[in-house]
Formats: sequence, C-alpha cells, structure tokens
Amino acid sequence: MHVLILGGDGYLGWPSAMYFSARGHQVTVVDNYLRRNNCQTLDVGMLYPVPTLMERAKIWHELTGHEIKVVIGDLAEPQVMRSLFDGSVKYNWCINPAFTGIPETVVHYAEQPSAPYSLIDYAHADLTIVNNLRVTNNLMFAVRDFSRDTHIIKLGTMGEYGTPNIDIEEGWIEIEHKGRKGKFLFPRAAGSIYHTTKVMDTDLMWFGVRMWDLRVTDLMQGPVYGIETDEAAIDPRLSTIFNYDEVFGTIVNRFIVQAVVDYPLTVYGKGGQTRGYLNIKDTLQCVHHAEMSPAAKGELRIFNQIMETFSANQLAEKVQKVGQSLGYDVKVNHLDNPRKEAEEHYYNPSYQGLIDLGVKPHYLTDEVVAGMFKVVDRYKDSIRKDVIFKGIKW
Ligand code: USQ
Repeated sequence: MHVLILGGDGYLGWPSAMYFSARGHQVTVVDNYLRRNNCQTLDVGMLYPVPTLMERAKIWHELTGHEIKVVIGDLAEPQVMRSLFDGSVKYNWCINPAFTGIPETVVHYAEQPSAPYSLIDYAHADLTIVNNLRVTNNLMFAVRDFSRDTHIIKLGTMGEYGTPNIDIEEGWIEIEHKGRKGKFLFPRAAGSIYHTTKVMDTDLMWFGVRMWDLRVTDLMQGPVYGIETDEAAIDPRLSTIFNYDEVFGTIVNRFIVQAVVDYPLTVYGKGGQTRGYLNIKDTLQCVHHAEMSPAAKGELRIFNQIMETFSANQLAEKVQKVGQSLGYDVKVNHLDNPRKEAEEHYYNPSYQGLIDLGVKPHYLTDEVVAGMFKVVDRYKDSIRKDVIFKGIKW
C-alpha cells in the first residue's frame, strides 16, 4: 500500500510516517515547514531541536532500511498537490526516484493546528483559513480528478462540536422533526477560527462524498499528549517536534514541562473545561486502523478519536500528584482565561467506533505521566519560561 502523508513534518505527521513505514507500507511525506517556520517567527521555542525532514528520512533509512520519500512543497498550491497524483512530483529525498504511484490512502494533517495562533490577529486568522481550506480543497479535487478510489483520512477535531448540553454522537445524529426523520451531521459550534476551519473542512469533504462518491474518514480528535512512540525510540533524532508554549503546546504536554521547571501550572479560569484526550501512540493506532478498513465509496465516516475525558483541573491534579511523588515542587495557578469558552459544562461524547475497529487504548496513568516527566527532565536546561504564557486573547 502507498500511504501519502500531508503535513509529514508535524507533531503527528512524522510519527505516523514512521509507523506506516515500519509496517511495510510505501510512504511519501509532504510538508512546507509551516509549523517550524511559525515556531521560529513567533519565537516559541521547542523542547529539543529536530533534524530537517530529509535528514529524518535519511536516518530512518540508515537504521531500518525503509524508505520514506520526502517532498518539500506547499500543498495550498494546487500543482504541488496534483503532482502527487499525476506522477510529475519531484522528490526532495528518496532512494528510488521513480513515482511510487497513486496513493491508496492519504492522511491529511497539513493544517495550521493551533487555536491561539488563529486568534493572534487578523493576519493569523486569515493564514489559518486560507491554508487549511485550500489544502483540503486541493486534496478533494486531486482525488476527484485522478483517483476517486483513494481513501482520504482527514484529521478533524472534537472542537468542531463545542460543548453542547446533550451527548455528542460520532459525527451524525438522527433528528425527528414535525413527524419526519433524517440523519444529519451533528450540530457544530467551534470555539476558535482554527476549529471553524475544521468544521468547514468537514463540510467540503461531505460535499465531495455526495457529489463524487469519494471515500472519506474524518477523525474528530481531542488534544493529544505524549512524546515517545515505538519507532522514535530507536534513535532520539527521530523524536517528534515537541512544543510546550502557549501557541503550539497542548495542555498535558505544557503542564509537565511547567512542573519540571517549577512554573505554576496554568489552569485557565475555573478549570472545569472538559475535553477528550489521547496518547500520541493512539493517534497512530487510530489512523492505521482507519487505513486498514477504509470508508466505503460515497461514505463520510466519522469517528471521535479520544480515549478518556478530563477537566483542566483533573489534569493539573494528576500532574501535581505525580510530580510531587517524583520530588518536584508543583503548584497550580488559576489564570484569568484568555479564551472564550465554557468553564463548567456538560460533556458526554461517544467514542466507540475506533475501539470497535480494534484500537487498544493507552490511558493517562500515573506511570505514563511519570514517563513524560522523565523525558522532559532530560531537556530541563533548555526550557524557556518566557514562552509558557503570553495571554493571546480570543
Ligand atoms: N488549557 C488550560 N491551560 C493551558 C492550556 C490549555 O487550562 O495552559 C485548557 C484550554 O482552555 C482548553 C483545554 O485546556 O479548554 C485544551 O486546550 P489545548 O490548548 O490543549 O487544546 P486546543 O486549543 O483545544 O487544541 C488542541 C490542538 C488542536 C486540536 C484540539 C482538539 O492544538 O489541533 O484540534 O486540541 S479539541 O480540543 O478537542 O478541539
């Protein structure tokens, strides 16, 4: 199988590339370094430096014998996207320069993924909208024009649903209205410009499914935590990009870094904000299981990609407890919430579909938290406290 990974340099893209490659797939990764460049422009720091995508692919090949072909290009340019399907692609790194062929599966991570980034100001909101929607539209048309059988696995987000006062279904809801029934996309209420682009992505894909019988799986993922994956464990140079700053770091990763450098944990507002979380290892499993049993032609299949739910307060308590048991002096601070979001709310999402496909969850146990402390502590001296909180307001 040929798996094309769009956004193959990111927090999830690179580990996914290695995961598929290790399982014998032909893998091509594409990225324009948007995430790295944004990190540099905003000067947000990273836990450790990561080699370029070409260097990573080379190291992976030297250590495993597997080839991950690399394309450095901007997928918001339609020709870059189309070249991956029509054979005119130029690889920036590969062993065998022949076109691998049309991918059977495309995993689409090539988006600006940060909610705070999308609300810095008009320009950042605009970049987020233009990049995310153009890449999705370019992908949809490339698949329509060259390969309608290709399975698109798109990363959506649980944030598309917001925090409604009813149970959250997996993408679809049956509604009875004035004596008639129909199945509709579950109501959406995104909490940032970034999350809104994900809602729009889903709508674009749903259009493509209805018009052209495309096969699409939309994975509504919650915030991901974790550093280590089995494939990266073979060499630290294969580790994924890890952010702990306010813009690109997600809450669990941030709290552990904060605890290690005696920075009081930054709980926003009352801390009752509840989300569904998952380990980075489970992102890889979920995407792989979705790849192994593709959506049918003309199906928009939606899964809620989370393994358990926590409030911000529960996460802070957990990190504090584990940190204290390891000898760290962990304090918790409630900051004025820079975001506009419900701080106390009902939250009951379903998340059975991926388990039914065979995913075996990793949970946020004390051992897992302690393992993250251990890795982060290695880089303690390079952690920059000045990037932890800047207060980007909604
Ligand atoms: N939060 C804090 N303190 C912090 C950071 C976050 O209390 O220092 C709170 C936020 O207010 C929010 C929750 O923790 O209620 C999650 O925030 P986050 O920054 O970890 O995640 P979020 O901005 O929601 O975005 C992340 C990813 C995004 C993905 C999304 C899934 O960056 O790409 O789509 O998680 S979800 O949240 O389910 O929409």
